Amino acid sequence: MIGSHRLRRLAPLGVAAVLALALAACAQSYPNTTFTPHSDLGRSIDFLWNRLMFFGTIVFVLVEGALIYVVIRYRRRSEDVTPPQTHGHVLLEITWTLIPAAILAFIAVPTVRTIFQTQAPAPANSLVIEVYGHQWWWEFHYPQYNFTTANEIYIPKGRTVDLVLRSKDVIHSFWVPQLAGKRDAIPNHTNHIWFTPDSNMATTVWNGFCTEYCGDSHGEMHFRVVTVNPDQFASWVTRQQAPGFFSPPPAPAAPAAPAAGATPAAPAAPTPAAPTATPAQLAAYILPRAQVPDYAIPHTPFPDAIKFDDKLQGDPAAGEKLFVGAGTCNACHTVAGNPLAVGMIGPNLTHVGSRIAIAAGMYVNDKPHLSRWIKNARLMKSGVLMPTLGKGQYDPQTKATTPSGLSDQQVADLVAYLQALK
Ligand code: HEC
Ligand SMILES: [Cu+2]
Repeated sequence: MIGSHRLRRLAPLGVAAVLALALAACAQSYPNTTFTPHSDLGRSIDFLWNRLMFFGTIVFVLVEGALIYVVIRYRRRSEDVTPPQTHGHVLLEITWTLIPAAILAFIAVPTVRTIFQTQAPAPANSLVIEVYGHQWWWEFHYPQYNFTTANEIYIPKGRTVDLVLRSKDVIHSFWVPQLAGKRDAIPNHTNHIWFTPDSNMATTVWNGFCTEYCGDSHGEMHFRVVTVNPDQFASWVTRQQAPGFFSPPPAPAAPAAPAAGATPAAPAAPTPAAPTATPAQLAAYILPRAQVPDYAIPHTPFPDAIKFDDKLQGDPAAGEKLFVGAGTCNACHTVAGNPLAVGMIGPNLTHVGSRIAIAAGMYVNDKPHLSRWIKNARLMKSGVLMPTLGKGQYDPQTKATTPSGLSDQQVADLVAYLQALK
């Protein structure tokens, strides 16, 4: 008696708790949710999930209900009475074998259908993007347009994109929760994942992740996917195909640039042919910073241990010289158009100035973070291949200080150069 009273008093509390939980789930928008898919593949996965949840819930309620009923109905009512004992019941046993078989059929048929659909080769006119996982960043090559970028891709809405997944070292996994499922990037093996981003969604940015543990900085191996209109995509491609060029000095704003400085010769560079940009390339589309949603902008603070005088002004031409000279950045990084900068170990930096983030989405791409990154990348991100390059900086991997590294002024010059590579 007392027990059932207590239960009755607790019931409203329980209902309130469940309601509060349900309401909390609606309170915010979740940028990395899988429950609001924006592609055909995302929706078919969502459909399977909903169906599994639906049948799973029915089974749960029936089984738990029967269990509770039996426990109460057939409980031992007094010490000296043994409840009736039953052994075997053919009809019951056949029934509870057939019901799960039927439920499994409802689950298995659409699951297998979806697996076959998504394992089939992508449609012929798809946009192909070759993806290479590296510890701890992403390389993206567009073979149909012949350019390479890193950690940030643009894809046109409404066109199927065929991602060709490979790895340069260990197993990684490619995942953009709002667009599609996960798929592994495996060394010496090629995987595909393809989907069509909805044509009616907004021009915006989605977060992508590595979801296969791959070492020290696995948790900082992000990328961004920008979904744009087909014309914006075509424009962005013209920029990506251009060599790494300086914006004309007095006109940093892209739309104003074509008239003012159509084909400026880049400032004296040590390279044979100083890269120049056509007006179309200078005016090419990049998602304006103001349109980048907050969830796609990293807020990781830089380590206080790396001191840098943020007021130092850099000279991009001097930075370019350092890039292929004293800094030896070119041993690892490519800047297309500069024949001395063809390194393949680190991310392609041809248009690094136009990217939202650096270090695979860990830090926002601005002067304070870039300069500290160049000074001491290993203190900024654990385990990276990029060496600690700032003079007198402590390298946490070699456990030694760098006696003859870059001065702060040289770092500022390099930053000015990288920021100019739009
Ligand atoms: C030994 C090879 C190596 C050298 C030398 C090197 N880097 Fe790097 N760099 C890397 C690697 C690897 C990464 C990717 C690290 C990560 O995000 O995990 C990187 C990342 C970067 C990034 C961030 C790019 C992005 O999109 O996330 C910038 C900027 C950069 N390096 C600039 C420089 C500059 C400037 C120099 C020369 C002063 C330089 N690097 C020298 C290997 C190198
Ligand atoms: Cu990983």
